[in-house]
Amino acid sequence: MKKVLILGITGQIGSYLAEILLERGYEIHGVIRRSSSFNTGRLNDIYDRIKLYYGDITDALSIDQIINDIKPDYIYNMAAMSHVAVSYTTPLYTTMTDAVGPLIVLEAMKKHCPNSRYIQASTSELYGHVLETPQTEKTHFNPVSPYAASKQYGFFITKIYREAYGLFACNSICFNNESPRRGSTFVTKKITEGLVKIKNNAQKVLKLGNLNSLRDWGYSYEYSLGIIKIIEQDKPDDFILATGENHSIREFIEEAASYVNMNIEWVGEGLNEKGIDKNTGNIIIEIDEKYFRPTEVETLLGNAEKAKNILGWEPKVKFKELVEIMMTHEIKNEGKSLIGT
Ligand code: F7E
Repeated sequence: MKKVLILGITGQIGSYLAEILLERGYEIHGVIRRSSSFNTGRLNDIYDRIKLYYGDITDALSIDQIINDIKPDYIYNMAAMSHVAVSYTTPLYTTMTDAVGPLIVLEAMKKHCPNSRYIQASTSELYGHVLETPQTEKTHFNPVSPYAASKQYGFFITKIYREAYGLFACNSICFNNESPRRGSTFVTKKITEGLVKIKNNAQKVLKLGNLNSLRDWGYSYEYSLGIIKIIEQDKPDDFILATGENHSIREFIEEAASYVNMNIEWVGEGLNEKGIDKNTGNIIIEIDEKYFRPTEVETLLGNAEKAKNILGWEPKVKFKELVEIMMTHEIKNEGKSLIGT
């Protein structure tokens, strides 16, 4: 039985990977961080069939020990401080997790199991203030947040270990990917949960930041399938996973609102802008300065032709289907499916 080690197994993609790979007959090992609050909610359905170890990607001793003990065939590094806004207030922690972390894992793999395969969760945030649209694997990076700067190191150290030491090390450059398992502080989940709670009179308004940025949103489950394809192909390489469609936060709100019989009208400008439900006259969206970022990535749009041509990966779920999946889930759970951040 082939052994898989997933770092970041408690997260959105990590938990999908664990489920899919378990189903396919792999032996699943995962690293979890010690926390005083419960952090394995996304693994409830498979908890008894996987092996979890306490560790931390910033703790070289624990990672080295775990990799030496397991000697996995595949290492999926999905562990990160993944919140872009939070990275401005925790830049050193972000660097330790998102830049030094991959280095620690790659070093341990080089030392204990150089024939393993490694995949690094890279990100569309690398493109930052984009230098061309749509973005391809050849587009130059232009990161604008501590998160993206750290992920840039993670990207290149992976490529460097591939080229310098011949390791099977790849990058999945994932554009925004969402699902009912998304943490509640990311914008799609915040909107879907918030609108359902407002509809159920459990919340009055939803406070958000910049509504104008454009994101290429796909379905996290399908991106997990793409990540597996990248690590299982013959030759280590870097691939973009994206839908090739982008939409604004404002459009996401309007589309999601239609599932709870709300019809949004936008009035006012800037910090005074409000979203009013025309059906009730209630203000349901307000702008709060605290959700703006010091530097914003205004637009992202991915071209995933390389993944389509080489891996045969193509996402079926685009913007509308994604909103439908998330809203259907939220309505069923009354907006209470809080599974952490
Ligand atoms: O923000 C705007 C915000 O936090 C999306 C991570 O998975 O994808 C994610 O990064 C947009 C931004 O995701 C709020 O300013 C407005 O323009 O959902 P988000 P992100 O920053 O794009 C990439 C690919 C990653 O790699 C990251 O790890 O929405 N926005 N109002 C807001 N965002 C949040 N979070 N909260 C708001 O209230």
